[in-house]
Amino acid sequence: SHSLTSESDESEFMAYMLRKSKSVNKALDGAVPLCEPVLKIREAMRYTLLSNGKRVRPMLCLAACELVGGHESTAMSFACALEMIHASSIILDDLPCMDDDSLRRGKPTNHKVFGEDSAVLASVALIGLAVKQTSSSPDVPPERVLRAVQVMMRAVGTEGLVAGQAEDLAGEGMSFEENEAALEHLEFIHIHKTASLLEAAAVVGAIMGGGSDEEIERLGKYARCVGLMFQVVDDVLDVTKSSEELGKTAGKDVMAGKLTYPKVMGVEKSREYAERLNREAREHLRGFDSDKAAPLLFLADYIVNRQN
Ligand code: GRG
Repeated sequence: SHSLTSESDESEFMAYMLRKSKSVNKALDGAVPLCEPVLKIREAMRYTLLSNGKRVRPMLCLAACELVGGHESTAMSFACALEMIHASSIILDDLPCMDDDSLRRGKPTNHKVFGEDSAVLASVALIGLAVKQTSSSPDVPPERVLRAVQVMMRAVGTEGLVAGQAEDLAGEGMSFEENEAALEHLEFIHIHKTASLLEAAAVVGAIMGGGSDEEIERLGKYARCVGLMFQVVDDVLDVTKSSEELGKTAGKDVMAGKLTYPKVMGVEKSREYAERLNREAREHLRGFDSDKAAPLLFLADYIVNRQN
């Protein structure tokens, strides 16, 4: 009745996203009860975990699981675990020793509210909880759960988020003589900081749902394209938004220091690149039933067409 098909329109897709994020939010809320001991750390965990993110990683995980024939409940513990890892990375990313941000999702950052000490502890606790979560996966063979945990945790460490962040920090203030070297640096950062967790989300969902190795691989490739595309679109929006808002061509100055796709290849080529990644993402889904793949096809279009 309320499942998406290839005939669905954008409003039905938005309703689908809303339904998914509601069930994820409910599960997340239950996962971190506000109680003693360490009430303050739990508050800090909840502050970032339950603030208004788009829940893209859980949605990818659940949609991939359903696409290969699993149920939402089959992958819910991993959907929550992925959002916990995402929240953990955001808390760390905003710290003074990293990006030093005071605002996130329109609210003061975690360390601004709870202090740096509590923010770091909340971040570590969220990773611990993420892994713990995964053992509540009823009716799924333990081999599958183990394989999914391995994939998920690989996306956190030196093959994933940590690698991307380290490269990002190392590149600060660096200048690149060759556009090719700049592009390589930029792709490394985004593949590790963004695409790796999105890829893991789809792969973990497909593993839990009982997908074949080929299905798992296709979904991983799809999500990797979507992750990279997300960043290309983000960079383009940064330039176009800032020049619009300032009513002049000040976009470049606003972005001073930070390497972006428009800086390396220009706005037009960046837009083309995003379109190409969207086509590539869709191609990886071609072997699937088009009605069942509808949520993921919509998600790719939604990301490439978003305006802010
Ligand atoms: C050990 C977990 C851990 C991380 C260490 C700090 C760090 C390394 C990595 C930083 C990872 C990071 C913050 C990457 C940026 C990813 C990104 C695209 C964030 C924005 O994602 P959205 O748009 O955000 O999905 P919302 O707010 O919607 O959830």
